[in-house]
Amino acid sequence: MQKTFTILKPDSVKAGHSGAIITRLEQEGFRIRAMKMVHLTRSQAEGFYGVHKERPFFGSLVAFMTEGPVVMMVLEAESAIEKLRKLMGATDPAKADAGTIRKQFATNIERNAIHGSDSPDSAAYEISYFFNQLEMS
Ligand code: 3AN
Repeated sequence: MQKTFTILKPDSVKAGHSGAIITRLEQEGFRIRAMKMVHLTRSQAEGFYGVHKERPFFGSLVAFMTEGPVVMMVLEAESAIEKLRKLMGATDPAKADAGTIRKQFATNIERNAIHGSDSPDSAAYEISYFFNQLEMS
């Protein structure tokens, strides 16, 4: 079993899609090991997306991620990291496969509904960035 980290982004929460996305994640076999709703501060979002700080879209991404609350979760499944990335679909929803979460719920390459860790190292970092041991079942 492997753990991964996901964020249902402000566009999903605002549109009332968090329930549908959580249901989909459970239907696909992910177990929720931790979950909370948070309105990220600017410094939390900047720290989380630190790897992108030189990219031209960084300021806009931080503004988007702090515009409203998000739902963050630790998910567990076999090959959870790859499984979630497949289920999410491509970063740009215009390029996402049919049946993926981003195809169904994302608006554009920035407002793209969901985040999922892209490697074991980033999953470990992201889980510990937002959750402590007491918050995990
Ligand atoms: P993914 O979320 O698929 O792992 P990353 O890690 O390349 O994609 O990008 C992190 C976030 O930055 C994306 N989820 C998206 O919100 C935003 N982003 C990525 N590329 C662009 C872009 N070209 N223009 C605007 N926002 C972008």
